[in-house]
Amino acid sequence: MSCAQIVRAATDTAWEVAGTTRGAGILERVDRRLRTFSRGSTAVWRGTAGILAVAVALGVGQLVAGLIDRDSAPLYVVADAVVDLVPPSLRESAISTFGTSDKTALLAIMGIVLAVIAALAGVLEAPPRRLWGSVLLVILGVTGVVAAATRPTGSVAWTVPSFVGAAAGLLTLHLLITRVGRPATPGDAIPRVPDERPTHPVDRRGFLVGAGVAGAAAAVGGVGGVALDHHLHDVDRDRAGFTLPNAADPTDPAYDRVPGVSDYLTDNRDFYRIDTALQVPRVESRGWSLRIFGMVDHEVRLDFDDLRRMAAFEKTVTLTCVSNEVGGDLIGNARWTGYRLADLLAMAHPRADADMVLSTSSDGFTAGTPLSAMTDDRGAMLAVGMNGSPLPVEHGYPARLVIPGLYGYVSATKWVASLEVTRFDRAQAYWTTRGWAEKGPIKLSSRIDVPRGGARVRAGEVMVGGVAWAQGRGINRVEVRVDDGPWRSARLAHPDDIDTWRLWSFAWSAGAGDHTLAVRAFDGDGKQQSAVEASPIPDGSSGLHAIRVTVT
Ligand SMILES: Nc1nc2c(c(=O)[nH]1)N[C@H]1C(S)=C(S)[C@@H](COP(=O)(O)O)O[C@H]1N2
Ligand SMILES: [Mo]
Repeated sequence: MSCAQIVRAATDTAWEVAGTTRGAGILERVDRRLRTFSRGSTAVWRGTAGILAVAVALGVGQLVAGLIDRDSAPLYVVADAVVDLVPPSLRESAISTFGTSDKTALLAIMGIVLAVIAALAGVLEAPPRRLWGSVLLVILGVTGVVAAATRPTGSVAWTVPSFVGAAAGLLTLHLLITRVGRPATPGDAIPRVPDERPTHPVDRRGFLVGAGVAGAAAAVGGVGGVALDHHLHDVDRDRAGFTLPNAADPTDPAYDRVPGVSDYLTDNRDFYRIDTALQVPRVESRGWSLRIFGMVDHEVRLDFDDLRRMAAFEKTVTLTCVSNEVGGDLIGNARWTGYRLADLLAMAHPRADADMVLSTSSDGFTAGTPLSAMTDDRGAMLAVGMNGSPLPVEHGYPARLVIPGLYGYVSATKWVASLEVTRFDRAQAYWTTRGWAEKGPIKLSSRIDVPRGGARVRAGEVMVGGVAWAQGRGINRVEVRVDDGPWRSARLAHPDDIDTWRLWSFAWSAGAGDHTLAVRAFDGDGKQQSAVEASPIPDGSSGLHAIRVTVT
């Protein structure tokens, strides 16, 4: 079912319900309530009480989560469950709308929905008889508890933050609501407003004091929980003390630069980042270990003391995301330092009938890689260094996989925790259960970096340049075409490494007018880049990158 169909079905149902007598009754009541509010009622006070109650619930939940695991905080367990539950079509449209800020967008949308529910809870709460607000808060609490209990990486303890948070929220709601126009009991001497239920007047002072305390509790809980977690898991300190293994070549070789074109090595700060993590996992090197198990003769568990006794090596590899559109920037090249996966797997002795390795991260992401890609001589590695530094936290500190030639979703597990030797007919990985291909070899492709699409350039010699890649085979030719002209060879820069992208440039004698520039590449086997346009799903985009420029 597509997103639009779901919305249409929901609206249709809403109209049908509204058409029935019960529905009409509900609408009438909603209408009456709304009119009551507009007569200077206590709705604003009540709404505020509801919002503060939920804020306290989240703050207290965060604080408790600081002691257990920050991913057990109510907002995060629910967000994580939402990510798991949304239909793939909706997820796709969310990712295409928000791009890599999809996580921020999800949390923002959840925040808005929660604020509306919270305000409603306050408005509906009318003690002592109608506790609809409390019911809503209990529902929110149960949602948190269930979400926590069903997180694959969680434990029973993960339900505690939502439980305690919900209790604190209920208490807050009760304390604040009773300051706002409690309904009168018979015998109370309060003035009656015709047409309305008699209520006590608002205890403004009491409410404001209570609201101040609640706001402070929410803030202290939230900030305190984060601080507590940082104190208990100081990854930055751990990383600052992390020494890289002595790898083969610590010096940076010289590279050709092409003006306006991406640097051969992508700076760690500019390296694209793709992962499902709502919060970047923070794994310390002390306490980290890699478990190798499954279809093996001996199960192995390696920690950093074990690794440091092994030989390390260094290799420059261009990582590419399967979601990269033609001309996109979900690609980067880095010099990785680490240990040969072939050596690590050999210690466990994989069985002859195994053909896949399912790697799992500390946050439950999985990738399924052909066993052969990890054991052949391409240089698949357990990487601990990136461009001469320990891995940045968001790129997988303290250890991740880097496997030349394969898209990240089937190979590049960050914060890696285990390798299960298995078979493709037995195990499935995170993205393969969501419609992406089981195998993900990177497709031959090329991109124009300069000039930018839509740029205005001066007539005369214009430097056109970019990158081309065919990991595992290398690039042996790049051609550029202007409008409908012939394909002409570009100049290729060094280094010429089969597992990295290759920088290219082309001196174009540009004449005035609007022009289209297109690029295509040939790999080391002489194979030509496909011009057939394909979208990233299921196994990577294809097509030629073309841009329009105006020459003046
Ligand atoms: N733990 C974890 N590792 C992961 C992912 C993820 O979601 N979680 N995404 C993969 C994908 S799809 C890609 S393209 C690469 C991106 O690595 P980078 O963020 O270091 O560029 O990481 C891979 N490793
Ligand atoms: Mo990816």
